[in-house]
Amino acid sequence: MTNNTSPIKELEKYQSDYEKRAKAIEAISQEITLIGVGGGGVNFLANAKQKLRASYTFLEYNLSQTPNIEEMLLGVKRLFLYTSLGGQTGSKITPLIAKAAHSMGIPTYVVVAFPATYEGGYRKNIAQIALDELRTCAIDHLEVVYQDDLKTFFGKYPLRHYFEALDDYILWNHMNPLIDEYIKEQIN
Ligand SMILES: Nc1nc2c(ncn2[C@@H]2O[C@H](COP(=O)(O)OP(=O)(O)OP(=O)(O)O)[C@@H](O)[C@H]2O)c(=O)[nH]1
Ligand SMILES: [Mg+2]
Repeated sequence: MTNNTSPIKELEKYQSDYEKRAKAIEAISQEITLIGVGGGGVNFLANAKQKLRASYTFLEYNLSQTPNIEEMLLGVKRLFLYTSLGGQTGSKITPLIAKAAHSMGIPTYVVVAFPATYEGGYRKNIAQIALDELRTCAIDHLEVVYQDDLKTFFGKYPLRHYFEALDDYILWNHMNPLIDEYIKEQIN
């Protein structure tokens, strides 16, 4: 046959490109670690774990499970961190993890939620100090979700459902797009 762009050949090429791409995505996915820090962070992570690719590694840091940070990061290749700022644990520990990751040469992408005004000035203040600290941590990317901005989305929910909705909102509008974007950059 003289025509080497036959539909069958084209299909084969398409399939093999597609397979290569899928394999590359899978290889990077296996090197991605998500860490949730503090109470809100752990709730976020539990939800993410149910809904994102199983090939990611999911780790948590909370009061009842406080691993040594450097040990926790051993072997981590690409890090995505989440915390809800405003409490003690996430606000204190997240900058420490980001700093340790930077000193270990791990690319680090961070999403944080900032507390809502109704939670009070005390929490906001803790959150702001932590956020300022995070901005000094040489993070590759920092994304802040202001809960005050979400009132019109789901501010009328009862609190428990509000946080479920928040976890989903942050997952699908912030964390997952950030990871997808990162993967795309890596395979292109
Ligand atoms: N994404 C998410 N955020 C939450 C949830 N519950 C509470 N939050 C937010 O998380 C902020 C910080 O609270 P915690 O996560 O309990 O704080 P912590 O880091 O565990 O610190 P301590 O409880 O003081 O040890 C709160 O001000 C809320 O805005 C949740 O289920 N999911
Ligand atoms: Mg807590």
